[in-house]
Amino acid sequence: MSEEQKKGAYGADSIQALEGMEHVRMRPSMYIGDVGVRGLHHLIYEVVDNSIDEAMAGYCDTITVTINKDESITIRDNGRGIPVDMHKKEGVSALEVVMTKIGAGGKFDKDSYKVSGGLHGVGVSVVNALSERLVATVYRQGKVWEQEYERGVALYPIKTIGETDETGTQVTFKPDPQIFTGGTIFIYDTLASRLRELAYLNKGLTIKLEDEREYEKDGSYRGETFYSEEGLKEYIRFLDGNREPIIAEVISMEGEKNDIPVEVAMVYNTSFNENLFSYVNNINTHEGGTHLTGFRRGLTTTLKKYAETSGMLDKVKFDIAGDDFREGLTAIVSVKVQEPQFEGQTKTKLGNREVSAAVSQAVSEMLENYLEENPNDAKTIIEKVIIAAQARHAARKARDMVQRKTVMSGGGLPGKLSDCAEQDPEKCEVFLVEGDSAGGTAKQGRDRHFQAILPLRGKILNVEKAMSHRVFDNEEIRNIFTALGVTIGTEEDSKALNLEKLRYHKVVIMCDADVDGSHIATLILTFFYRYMRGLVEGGHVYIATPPLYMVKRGSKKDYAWTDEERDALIEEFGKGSTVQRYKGLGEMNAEQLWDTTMNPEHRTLRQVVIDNDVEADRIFSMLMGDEVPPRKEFIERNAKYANIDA
Ligand code: 0RA
Repeated sequence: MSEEQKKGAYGADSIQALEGMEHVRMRPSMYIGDVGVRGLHHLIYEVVDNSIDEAMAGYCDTITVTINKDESITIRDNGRGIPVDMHKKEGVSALEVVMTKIGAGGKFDKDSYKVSGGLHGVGVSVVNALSERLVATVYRQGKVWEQEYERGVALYPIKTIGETDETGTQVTFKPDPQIFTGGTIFIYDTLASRLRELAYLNKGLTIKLEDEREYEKDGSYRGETFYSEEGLKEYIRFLDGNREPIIAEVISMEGEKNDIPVEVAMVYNTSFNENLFSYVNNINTHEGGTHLTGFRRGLTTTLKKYAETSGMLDKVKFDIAGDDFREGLTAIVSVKVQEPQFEGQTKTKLGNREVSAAVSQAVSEMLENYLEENPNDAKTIIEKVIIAAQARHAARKARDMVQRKTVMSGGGLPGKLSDCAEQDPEKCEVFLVEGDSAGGTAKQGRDRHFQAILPLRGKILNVEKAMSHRVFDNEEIRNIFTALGVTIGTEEDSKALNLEKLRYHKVVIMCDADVDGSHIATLILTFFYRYMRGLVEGGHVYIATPPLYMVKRGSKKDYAWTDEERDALIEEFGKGSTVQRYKGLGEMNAEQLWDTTMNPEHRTLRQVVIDNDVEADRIFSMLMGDEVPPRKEFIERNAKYANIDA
């Protein structure tokens, strides 16, 4: 069909629609955040969110997501089906309006179609615009309706293709490789953790994931079904499964305050970490906001009041701060807000003022009841709070020492740091290197103009098991803090991070490519995750990938990162080629280390991103915690290096 015919067939309004679609394709990041792996997966969440809205309205109880063999995605729900009748104003079917008009989403039928929306709340039309092909199939009014699109443009008016006694909506789309520069391959685990999260956040809803690219041993497709009977209460058990609770049950409540639906679940464990997760309309709010402020306030006032009236604080001579009430606390707060205002750097901070009081009241009521009915648990919690306050006073002394050091010795950089010449942090990189010997090689091999080296001695402290004053006491950790130039702790928040003085915008963890090396990398990552989360969230943390092999023949040499690459090189170089297996960074000379791992022109740095906060927390607590069997299972399932030391 020519452009002229298209205009003729669809009229002036659809030309406007076309312009909207063009805008999405020209500026995709404005609509889905980015065009990398994250944005790609966001397409699925956008469609799923629409089905979840239908479920929240009470019309749908099952959603199925299928990764098809050709990397297209099918999302099916058993809701009412997108309306198919003629849209009076637009002159085309309602389905076509929803699929091709940017921002039409649910707006045209606000009462029956509550918009919770994805992170960007942009609607399926954006997914359509960014797909090389999309097929919408609607089961409604006894018929099966269908319309197909190419890069957001309808290929024909809606038509019926059969009869049915079911209702629902099915969308199949294939992301456009012209748009997604990071590739169009979907990651099963990324989808699984988001869909699992959605199932916990929407109890009673069944969400299925099927991956037709992979078969199980019995010939069936790889897949999982996510369903939660108890919602957040179960989510807390899943999340805290690797920690030891100090109270008998997960405390939870669900209710509505001032027309705002609020759900809270919490537990105390033996750890020293605070793990608060919050959601607004199923979106994880990393940066918190008014709902979290409300939660903290409700928690602190209620516990404080209980502690005072019970007389447990009578002999306590030191002050108790807000932080102390949250040591060893794991909690999830989920609210649904009609018109959420998102603020903050990543637009994940809730701004609506009215939400704070709603959550605070809800939490107070829930906790008062619980403490009243469970005096033993109440005592255990307050005792833990008092110990936390005591430890905090000790920690403050240790922390003051770290900071005084920073200020005192004129910048006070650690002696082991080989700094770079460049002063602009944006251009600077620091390599955290395992061991002094590899540190020496890295120091010789680096470009001293912009690359700094900080050697770390052996295994750094496992912060997952240590109280914070021991963490600040640890020499390796203090070196990391002072080398990076960041400070930690303010009066209100002992772990608040100040990244303004960050001296390097790339912080690269460089460890051996073996089991020990990955253990050390995990220890460092755990430290960053627990004590410098903002560094990770800001995209500053990277992992270097040293090669496993060098293949040589005569003057020809090249490196391999996998067994397949090694075999390909042997094949290429022909008879007489020799293979050297690197057992660690120490076996490389400075030039080799530069060529393969440090030179920006050739190296591969893996940026560390947090896909899913809850999942990240669970994995760190498992990898670094006390329970051995789940850790063993995880490592066996994910081991890349398993064959190296065997
Ligand atoms: C507009 C109005 C109605 C339902 C929907 C949209 C709807 C959209 C999607 C997207 C994915 N699944 C969906 N299911 C339903 C209400 C229609 C009515 O009143 O029957």
